[in-house]
Amino acid sequence: MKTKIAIHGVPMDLGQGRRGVNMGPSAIRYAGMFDRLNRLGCEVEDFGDIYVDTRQKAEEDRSKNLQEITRVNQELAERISTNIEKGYFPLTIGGDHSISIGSIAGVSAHYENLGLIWYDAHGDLNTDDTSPSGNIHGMPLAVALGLGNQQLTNIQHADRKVQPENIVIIGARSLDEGEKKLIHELGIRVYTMHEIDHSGMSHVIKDAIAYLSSKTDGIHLSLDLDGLDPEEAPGVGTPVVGGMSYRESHLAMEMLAEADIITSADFVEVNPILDEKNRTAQIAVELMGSLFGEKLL
Ligand code: 5AB
Ligand code: MN
Ligand code: MN
Ligand code: MN
Repeated sequence: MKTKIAIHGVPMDLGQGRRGVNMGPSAIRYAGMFDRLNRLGCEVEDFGDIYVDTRQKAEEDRSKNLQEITRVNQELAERISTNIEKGYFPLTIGGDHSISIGSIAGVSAHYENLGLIWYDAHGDLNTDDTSPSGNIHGMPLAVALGLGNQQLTNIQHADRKVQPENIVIIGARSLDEGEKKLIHELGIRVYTMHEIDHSGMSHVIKDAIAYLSSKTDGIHLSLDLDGLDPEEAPGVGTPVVGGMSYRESHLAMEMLAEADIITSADFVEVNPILDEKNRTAQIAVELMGSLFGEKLL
């Protein structure tokens, strides 16, 4: 795993309906991210937060706050693309999941065959047409596939950023009808909670690594904290019961670290207003530790 890490905070809350997730980047920093990664021997550079204009305006688009979300993601994509040219591992902290549109756009041009691990309770595969909410945090995986609003799919370059056969979704337990249809049509590999209950996290991650590593030349991890069970990680805006445990999530990160295949990552959807004593931000930082090679002994 690369040890020169570039951190970008994106205090974005325009992609969903609950205020407070814009404070996620501060909460994650406050939980000790920098020191934790630094102590592991990583060279960490914090590039600060990207400005998000939260002034309220009349809604004009089907996807809520489309204009500002597009602008912020363009900026994030450019920053991340520059980071990669300079040999950094880009690590983006959010903020709602709409910011993965920019992080994936930023890394995609640097790989011939980018892989993507989507660790989430949800599929985030909605488009303008299928979204039940109009919230863009439910759309970033569709956008990465070149589907949905063109303003979003055109960020950096117009084509698909990731091929469907290079994607795995882990932890899904709340998929909308349109998302299920797309998963079947495109043949996206999904490890639902059923597979995790049935075969165990160890088997699931081994299988995901085997599936992705031979055909990809870089893998982006997009970790939505609502992938974890809300009993353990309550500070998220769209909790879904019955999620992955704290231990399972650590195991997943440790196995990814051991396989040494992750080349960029996002940790998103931490909402400190909904959290208890910053627990969810703390978990995010601990999982980052495991992803970058921290061991218990
Ligand atoms: B998250 C829902 N599918 O599109 C929608 O938290 C929820 O980034 C999306 O995974 C949840 O509004 C988006 C109902
Ligand atoms: Mn989610
Ligand atoms: Mn998500
Ligand atoms: Mn969420």
